[in-house]
Amino acid sequence: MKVALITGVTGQDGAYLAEFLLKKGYMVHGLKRRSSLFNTDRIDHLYQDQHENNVNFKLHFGDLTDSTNLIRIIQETQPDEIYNLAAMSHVKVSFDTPEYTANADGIGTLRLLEAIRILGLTKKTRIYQASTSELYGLVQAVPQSETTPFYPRSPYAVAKIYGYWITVNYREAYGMYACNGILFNHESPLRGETFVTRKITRAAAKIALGLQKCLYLGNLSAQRDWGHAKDYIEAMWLILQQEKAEDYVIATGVTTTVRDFVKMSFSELGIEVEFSGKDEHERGVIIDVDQQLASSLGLNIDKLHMGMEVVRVDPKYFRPTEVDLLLGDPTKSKTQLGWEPKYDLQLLVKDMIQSDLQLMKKDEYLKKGGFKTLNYFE
Ligand code: NDP
Ligand code: GDR
Repeated sequence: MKVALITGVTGQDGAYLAEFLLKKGYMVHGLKRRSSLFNTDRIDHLYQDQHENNVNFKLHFGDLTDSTNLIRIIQETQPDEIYNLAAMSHVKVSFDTPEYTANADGIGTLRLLEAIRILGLTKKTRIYQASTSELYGLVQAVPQSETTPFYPRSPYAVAKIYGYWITVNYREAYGMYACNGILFNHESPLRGETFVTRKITRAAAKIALGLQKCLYLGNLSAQRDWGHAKDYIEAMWLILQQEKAEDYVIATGVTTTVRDFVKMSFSELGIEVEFSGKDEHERGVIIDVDQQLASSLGLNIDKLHMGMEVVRVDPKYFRPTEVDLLLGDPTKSKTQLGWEPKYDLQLLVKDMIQSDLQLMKKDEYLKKGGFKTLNYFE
């Protein structure tokens, strides 16, 4: 039985990857941070009573900022594969917490690599580092491939560039099987609520149900290459199954503006939105409602009227330095890994909207019953 250790197991990718590896017959260990409330929502369906026999999913308290616990957990679990997914992963928040971000995302990667080396596991343990398209930052060339130069534009990206290079260095210096997956944005119904796609699909569902009036966003012109997290975690696994350790770009090869993602999300609910105005004065307004589709989805049509402003810009969401355009070239991963995504953007939007519509209906039902409902802090 192969043994895997996933840091960041409670996050979007960690949850999908844990499920994927368990299905493949792995013993899966996950690193979980201590928090004052349960933080296992995304993996609760994988829970196993630890007193039973044949337990193959186990969580360990730990943190990437604490090398002692990393060494201990790796010693105890003797993993064949480590997937380093843990990170302070929000680009905007990294401007508020730059030192912590450097510690967790940059030095955290070093701590893991060193733990493997200290424990004499360099020949046994393979390690995947969650690198990112944010490394490309200020556009040098498009589409971006494994050979495109980096120009990071946030404390997050600068921390991740350290993680990228220290992974390459440990591979070259100590012959470790250590790889970077340079993953472009990937989303899903499990995506954190403050990333732009999920913020949009949640708000579109609420607006369609008549529970919210308007969605406030930042830069609508940013372009991202969005894929589905389910496809991307499969690529992570493939990267660790090769003969030779290398770095790979994982992307769809299609880029879309935030503005168009908004339109596609509302359109999935039968609501057509048109944008007008410039910069912080730009507005998204309802211009048509497909009554038949809207009623079949159980929407509150009475609360949706033509000319209703459903999107406004709030400059507080602008970043001090922005990444304007990301568009990946996945040729290497397709030809060398045989990786092929199953979801395109339309399917991704559909999956997220359907899930959030159901979630918001459930929330409304709970609210009517006087029970605690969802959290809307950003
Ligand atoms: P999430 O933000 O959903 O998950 C991050 C995970 O890291 C959570 O489990 C979080 O724990 C954990 N974590 C944060 N800080 C620490 C720490 N100091 N010690 C231990 N654990 C910590 O991210 P995603 O799943 O979306 O992304 C996974 C990885 O891939 C991240 O490294 C991200 O930077 C990178 N990445 C993501 C892309 C994307 O589009 N999703 C694209 C490219 C790279 P908790 O649940 O307690 O907060
Ligand atoms: P990103 O994702 O920064 O690309 O990092 P995010 O969804 O936060 O932003 C994408 C783009 O949308 C613009 N934007 C907004 N973003 C947020 N969060 N909220 C808003 O209201 C808003 N309005 C417009 C942003 O300016 C940006 O241009 C994600 C993370 O998962 C990283 O961890 C990962 O490394 C990269 O993707 C690849």
